[in-house]
Amino acid sequence: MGSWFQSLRKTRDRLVDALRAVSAPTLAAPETREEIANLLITADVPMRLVQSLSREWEQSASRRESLAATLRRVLVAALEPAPTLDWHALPDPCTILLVGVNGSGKTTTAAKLARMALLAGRRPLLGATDTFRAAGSHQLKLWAERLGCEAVIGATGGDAAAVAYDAIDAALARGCDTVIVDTAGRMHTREPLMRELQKLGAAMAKRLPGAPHHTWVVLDAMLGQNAVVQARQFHEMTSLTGAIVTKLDGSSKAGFLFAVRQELELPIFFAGLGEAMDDLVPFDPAAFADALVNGDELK
Ligand SMILES: Nc1nc2c(ncn2[C@@H]2O[C@H](COP(=O)(O)OP(=O)(O)OP(=O)(O)O)[C@@H](O)[C@H]2O)c(=O)[nH]1
Ligand SMILES: [Mg+2]
Repeated sequence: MGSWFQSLRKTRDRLVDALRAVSAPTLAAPETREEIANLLITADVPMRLVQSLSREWEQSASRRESLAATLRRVLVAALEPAPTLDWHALPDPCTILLVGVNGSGKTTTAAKLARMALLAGRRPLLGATDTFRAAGSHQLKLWAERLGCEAVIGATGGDAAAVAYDAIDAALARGCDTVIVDTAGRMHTREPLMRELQKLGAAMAKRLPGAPHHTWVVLDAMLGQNAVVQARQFHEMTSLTGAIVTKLDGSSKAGFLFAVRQELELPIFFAGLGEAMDDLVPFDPAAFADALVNGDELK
């Protein structure tokens, strides 16, 4: 399983020299603090958070807190509270809709979520509404076979909303308690495609009032700040209940997560730390902040 520490290597590498300076026993000069602030910004940490960090740093001497400890404290606080998803406490059936731009990791994440659900003793059903490309639904079908879970696979060229409806219908008929609906990737700027997502959600609600219980945007961490722009657009069109961040292991701009949490106020449920099945983990603000500031070394 990918670790937080390994996964955040690229983002941490941007910061590491500067962080050594703040962890030095002597108080860092204002220029050093400014340099760190600038580096945080290059890692896509939002300006507002960096400014509040600078204010906290000005006071840290009187608090007798090291600059590194202040940094860690501010970063953790900016991400908390993290949501928890208790698979045992979800409604029966629970329906989850995954949305996002092309290639963000939706299909892989749908499979990883199904695996988590299975491990928690639930009966998941995967719904493949990516009817644009035969390969899209085929990919999810293979995952369902490998995981040994139920699936409803839309025919190529079919109506995505109808497939979402059928997925819930099949789940109710087959005694499945967790419906995970994968969607085709779409550019957040293409309004007709975004409207299609609304249709898809409405079809789910028609079959099961209250569905979808969760609508999560799947964000590719390699995109940094651009992922925030995407999330905002998806939020406007689909009322997201949260986000999942994938590919943290390849990103050097993981600081964008702070904007997802603070500016969009979206809970971050899970993080993808690698391509393997077990590499989707509950988002952990303390582990994230520690991995970012090289916590073990700096403490
Ligand atoms: N390193 C890494 N790779 C990931 C992660 N999540 C997904 N991927 C990879 O990203 C690529 C795209 O994943 P998909 O799940 O097909 O993405 P998608 O959003 O379904 O793509 P479209 O359906 O084309 O929009 C695949 O090669 C995945 O293995 C992650 O957390 N870390
Ligand atoms: Mg896909």
